[in-house]
Amino acid sequence: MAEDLIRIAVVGHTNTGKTSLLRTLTRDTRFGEVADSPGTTRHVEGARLRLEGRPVLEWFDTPGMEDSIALLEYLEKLDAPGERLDGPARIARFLDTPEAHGRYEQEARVLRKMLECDAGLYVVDARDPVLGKHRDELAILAACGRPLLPVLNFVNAPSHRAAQWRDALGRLGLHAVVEFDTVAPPLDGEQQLYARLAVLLDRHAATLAALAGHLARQRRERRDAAYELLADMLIDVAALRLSSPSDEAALARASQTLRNQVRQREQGCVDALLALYNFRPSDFHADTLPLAGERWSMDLFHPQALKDMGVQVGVGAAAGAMAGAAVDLLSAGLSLGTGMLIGAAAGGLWQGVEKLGRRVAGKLRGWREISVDDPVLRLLALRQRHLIEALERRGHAAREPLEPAHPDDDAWRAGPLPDALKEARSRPEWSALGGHYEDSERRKQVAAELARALAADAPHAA
Ligand SMILES: Nc1nc2c(ncn2[C@@H]2O[C@H](COP(=O)(O)OP(=O)(O)O)[C@@H](O)[C@H]2O)c(=O)[nH]1
Ligand SMILES: [Mg+2]
Repeated sequence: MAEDLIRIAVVGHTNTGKTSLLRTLTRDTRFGEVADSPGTTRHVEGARLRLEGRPVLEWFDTPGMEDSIALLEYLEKLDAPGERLDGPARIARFLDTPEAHGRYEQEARVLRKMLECDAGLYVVDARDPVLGKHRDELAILAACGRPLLPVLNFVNAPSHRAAQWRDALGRLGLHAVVEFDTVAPPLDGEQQLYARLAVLLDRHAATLAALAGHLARQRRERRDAAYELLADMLIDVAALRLSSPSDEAALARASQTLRNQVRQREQGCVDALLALYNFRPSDFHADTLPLAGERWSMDLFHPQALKDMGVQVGVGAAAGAMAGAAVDLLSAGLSLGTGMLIGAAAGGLWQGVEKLGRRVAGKLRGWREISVDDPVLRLLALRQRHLIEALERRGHAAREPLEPAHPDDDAWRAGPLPDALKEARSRPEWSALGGHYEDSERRKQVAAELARALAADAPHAA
């Protein structure tokens, strides 16, 4: 029902982050236009939030109030001596004057929207000192007779004046305030905002609580889904095996193929994660994308990438050397085994061959199985866990692309790999990258377990 739709205007001075706040609240990086120059938002733009398919809340972005000192004087001039009109009546009278379509056109658009809405979010750049223009702006907005919830933005800046703002707002009767940096919002910021709005909009409290609950559930489900994407990728890579004739040229070709498959698989995971969180490919630093590889230290199979992450290298190289392959081929994150080892004795390479006896081993001579080393799995897990946690914390108003960093993640750097990955090693059919992919019940179960384990000890788990 339309009359149940909660309508909220986002108002405030130019460049305080109104459009940015709406990008973050709607999780839409494309909402409106954001710019460093004042006055980008010239018209009123809206966005709807739905609950079970039904629109329940409508946000309206508004242009900045630029001339509030002059406007307040003008409003006072309109008052006849001794006249006692209430706030909304004074604002309505102003909206009928020619000035509302001339000099104060932009301010009039904001005030018209305020009168149509149930409440306003008053966005403040908390780095600004509290000035006369802010007080006048608040006096005019308060005259609209709608509850106002101040939002202190830019509170992650070192020199913010949140305390001064809280004090000034309190003196104007505005005691409920939210702090919310739109670029790096607090994890519970959205919840706080809806809880405060529910107090101000008592009639809509139940809807706002349901909406907040729904958003919190979505957030949890999104994080679970992210770790499922990661677990699926790790199993695909751990289970992957490629057979190749054992001459050096063929091995080199096969190794190259396998490396590319893994790089592509990681890229696929990054793309899926960005899409899941509703970010764009440009939200990730382009030259560090797995497939761009312009920074050599980012390549999965470059020993430097592993070293930078603090992952131990060398195990695969040693095992490969035992199997009689060229060391330089193997030092870069791949292991060689002989074909029949798969499933029978994954892990123990050479001893397995000896047990089978010379006759069997002889038949298999001439073929090698190439697989991905543990350090590469560790690096994949480290990087993607870091990406997930960064996406969890990123506001949709952020404009700097994400930089991959060195995560503080010792569990995956050195600890034992989870049993799920050990099992995947002996199940080539579990790799969607291989030729005999089979999504069995067991694979599903192991992937779900791995996803839970990855999420549970994530570096900054909430
Ligand atoms: N660091 C930081 N920058 C922000 C934040 N909010 C907005 N910005 C930036 O401030 C500028 C103005 O933001 P915008 O949303 O266009 O402000 P509006 O004029 O009130 O709609 C843009 O460059 C934004 O990227 C914030 O919380 N933190
Ligand atoms: Mg704007």
